[in-house]
Amino acid sequence: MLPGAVPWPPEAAARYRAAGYWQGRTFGAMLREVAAAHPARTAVVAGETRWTYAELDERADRLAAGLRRIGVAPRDRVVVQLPNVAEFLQVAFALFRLGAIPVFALPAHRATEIGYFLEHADAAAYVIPDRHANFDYRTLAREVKARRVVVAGEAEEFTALTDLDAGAPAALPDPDPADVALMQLSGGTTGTPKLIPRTHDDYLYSVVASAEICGLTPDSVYLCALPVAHNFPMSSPGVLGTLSAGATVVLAPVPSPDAAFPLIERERVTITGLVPPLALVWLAAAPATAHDLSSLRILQVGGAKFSAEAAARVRPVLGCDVQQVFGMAEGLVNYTRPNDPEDVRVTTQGRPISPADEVRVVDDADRDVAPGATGHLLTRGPYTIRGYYRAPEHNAAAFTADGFYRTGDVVRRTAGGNLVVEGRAKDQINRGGEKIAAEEVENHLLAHPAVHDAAVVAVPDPMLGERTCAFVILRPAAREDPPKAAHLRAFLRGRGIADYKIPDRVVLADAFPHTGVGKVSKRDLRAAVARELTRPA
Ligand code: J2J
Repeated sequence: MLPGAVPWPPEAAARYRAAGYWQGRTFGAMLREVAAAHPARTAVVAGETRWTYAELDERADRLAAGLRRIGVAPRDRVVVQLPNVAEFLQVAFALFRLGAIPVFALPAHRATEIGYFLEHADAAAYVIPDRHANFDYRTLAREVKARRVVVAGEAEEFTALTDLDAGAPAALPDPDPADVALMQLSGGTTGTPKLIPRTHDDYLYSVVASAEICGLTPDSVYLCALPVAHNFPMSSPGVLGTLSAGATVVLAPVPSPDAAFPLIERERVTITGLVPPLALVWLAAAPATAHDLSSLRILQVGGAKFSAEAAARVRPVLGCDVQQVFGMAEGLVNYTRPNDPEDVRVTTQGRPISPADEVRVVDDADRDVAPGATGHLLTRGPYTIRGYYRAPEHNAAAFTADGFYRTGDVVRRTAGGNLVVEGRAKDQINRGGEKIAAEEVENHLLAHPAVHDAAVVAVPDPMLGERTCAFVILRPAAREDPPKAAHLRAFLRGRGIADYKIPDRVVLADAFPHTGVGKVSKRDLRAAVARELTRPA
């Protein structure tokens, strides 16, 4: 296993192999098999681009050889920051074939985050688009220290992906299926984002089992509307599960009804996945649309809690089944099943993929709560990591001694075995599915010369579920001429962080409420915002 990644104990690994969960197959081999079985089927549609399985397979091979030629070696980490373009899949499979390890950054990440990923993973290369959503990624590439930059599009002084895709494919040895295939990013609770190493064995198991749970067949058409780099649209079953089933991936450039509805009609999309705020937008837009959405069978909703009221509206409004998905990039994914009774699909977040997923609901002292009671969710299983990459100290707190991951989610389990997410114990804001570690934003605020202390909390929002509010205590010298909220927000943007992390509100405070043990009481701060929001004007 890649040094810095945490292997499963040999006993557990042997058990997962013996049970057939870990099949000893790589992603590169999976694509090879599907392409051999269905060479002429459409693998991916993106804009005007349509690639068959044979074409995707060949492009992955050619690019793998091209990357090898410029010195990318097996086990090298490569930060990949691509939007929903066909090249995303070509790059991912080229790296899988090479045994190099993509670290999947989001298009929203900026210089501070990318610089950190490049450095922490000691990356050999950084892959970007030329421009996307009015942003020039080559500017970003010039701000960070990348050993090599590969551009899908106009490369300027960097290496063009098309140049690497030009030579003959080379026969490369298939990497070890037990080794790390890729790295996902953690939603995070700490000052720096954590990298999640996933192996071919564990990730491919979760992806194939997810495709089966969702009933994917070679006739299915999956619309990837969310940013493809995120774990949900990548693996639950996402684009990888769709390819494992020999079905078709359609990549939408943005998830709005304007972009997605015509694609659903044109490509006869059968399944797609959304975060709750987008599902609400689709529910609002569908009744008036002229587009034919009748091919849609399943609308998956996950990433944040989807209200039962909204879930109940999916069938009447969109004419398809709702599937709730409660997952995490660290591993465990829960689904409601297509043939579950309506009340299970509407009121719960489903149950784990695997019979081998171990789920515990515990109190603050890690003791199991009574059946049906609410508590902290701990999990361990054949596709849940045993540790973050190069983070031994953090791992000691994020995992129990016997290897359960502390999800930070507060749940209860129904008599039928389905989980209901009741809340969260981790210091994170879930802004419509986008996760923000409070501490990370607080640290950026503390870098401002006028700021003495900062606390970032979630405030309820009817559309996003939650928004962020930053409470700031100024240094005495700054109090006479306090910086405006807009100034502090611009300061954060200037720090080079993703836009979704910039607080929606900034509130100046004289002091923070404290808990009994002297920590800032975020609960009291949230209550303070709630009071302010409900105060008559
Ligand atoms: C409530 N909270 C949820 C849900 C995730 C599939 C789907 C989602 C993710 C994901 C994923 C929730 N109701 N339905 O990786 O493969 C919150 C929980 C969880 C955290 C994980 C997948 N679905 N959540 O959202 O790594 O707090 O993965 O621990 O981004 O999102 O976030 P992330």
